[in-house]
Amino acid sequence: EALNPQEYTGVKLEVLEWGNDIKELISSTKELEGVKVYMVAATLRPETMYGQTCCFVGPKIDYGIFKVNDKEAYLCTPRAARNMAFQRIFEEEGKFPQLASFQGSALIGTLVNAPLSVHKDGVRILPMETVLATKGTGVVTCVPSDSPDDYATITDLAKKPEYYKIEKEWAELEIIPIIRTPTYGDMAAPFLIKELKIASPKDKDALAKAKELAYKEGFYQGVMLVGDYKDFEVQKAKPLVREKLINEGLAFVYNE
Ligand code: A2H
Repeated sequence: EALNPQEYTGVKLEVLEWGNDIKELISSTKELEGVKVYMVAATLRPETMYGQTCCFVGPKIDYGIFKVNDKEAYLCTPRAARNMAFQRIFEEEGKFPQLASFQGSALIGTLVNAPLSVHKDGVRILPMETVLATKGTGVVTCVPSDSPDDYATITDLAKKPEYYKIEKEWAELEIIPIIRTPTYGDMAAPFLIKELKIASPKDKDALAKAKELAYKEGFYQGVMLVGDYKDFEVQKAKPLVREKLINEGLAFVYNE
């Protein structure tokens, strides 16, 4: 990891309504009065944000809410907050004041605004067991059309909503095609999940393979089907969508 610096896009998903398990903690935290809280999702594929259908956290991972300035706070892992503090993302360099702490499970059902998503009423926070605490922000926005991991996870969530303590509909928002590829059609992830006969999010090796195939095909051969850069090659659209998100205050550069 140290030898391969990653430049992520930190996408800001504003909290619209807190889930039942965290509501009280938030309303009893004085420092959060009048403060907008954003979940920060780390992505390498900003051009896919049109297709967000939910957002994942690791249920057993520790998260915090960190003060950016008097008006905004970011929700991510403490590890990511520390990195951000040294990238001048918070008001005071090197400082990342923590206003609340909890496990990911407390966030399930929280409603957030997913920038650029066709789902304008917001998307739900759902659990993903394979989220790593040691990568990105610990928040992974879900684009099931183009990410095999995301597709495998929502399929599993929708199969066992009681087990995961979620509403089935939260995992079943409409999936729209956002990128056309010559080899895997308009929905690369579901195509590859079927082709490689992947039955579960725990099918690690097959998912790694599907992820690599989808990523390469999308990046080198993909064409945008939606958004401001419709008909652009993905390679060209990617930096443009990223710039648009950043200029509109909906995202920032996050390195690790
Ligand atoms: B990507 P890399 Cl559409 N744990 O964003 C597990 N996965 C994480 C993570 C964490 N802590 N933090 C980020 N990620 C995911 C979009 C996407 C992504 C698409 C297709 C492929 C894809 C929507 N999810 O990633 O190990 C995030 O999912 C495949 C490369 O740093 C992030 O980009 O290379 C990607 O993994 C970063 O993975």
